Amino acid sequence: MAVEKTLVLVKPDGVSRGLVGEVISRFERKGFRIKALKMLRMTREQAEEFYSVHRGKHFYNDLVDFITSGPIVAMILEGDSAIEVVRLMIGATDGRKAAPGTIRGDYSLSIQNNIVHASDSRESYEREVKVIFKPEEIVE
Ligand code: 3AN
Repeated sequence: MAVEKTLVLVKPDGVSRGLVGEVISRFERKGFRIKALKMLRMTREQAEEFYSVHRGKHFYNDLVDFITSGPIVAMILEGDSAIEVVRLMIGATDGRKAAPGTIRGDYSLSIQNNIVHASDSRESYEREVKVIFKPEEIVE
């Protein structure tokens, strides 16, 4: 499988609970390389673009409110099959159903406050990364 990049966010609940180091550490130990890393607070405009695929769903407004409610930590990770492997490591969307050993399985009991986001496809990554990072913020 090919080396690829993916985008991970530690969401406001993960930051406020002090799980930034834990999340980064898991990905580093797995073997991913960090190609960009920053803390930011998403604007409403950024959040609406970031979650545009969910526009119209019943949880959309709550989702935008939540992701803009506090600082997040965003990173680009690179490695073999990064999109698929990182999704496996974060676990199912609902923390109550996520397998133990995954980030959400170990730290979340909620479908909204589920600690992390990770791109679910190449197309999602390409769209999401533009919302968060400028090209010059990504190392070669
Ligand atoms: P994932 O984060 O696993 O890719 P998505 O893309 O289906 O999941 O959903 C994006 C985010 O929307 C989730 N992380 C979660 O915060 C929220 N979400 C998804 N489904 C629901 C739902 N049924 N009720 C409330 N929030 C939801």
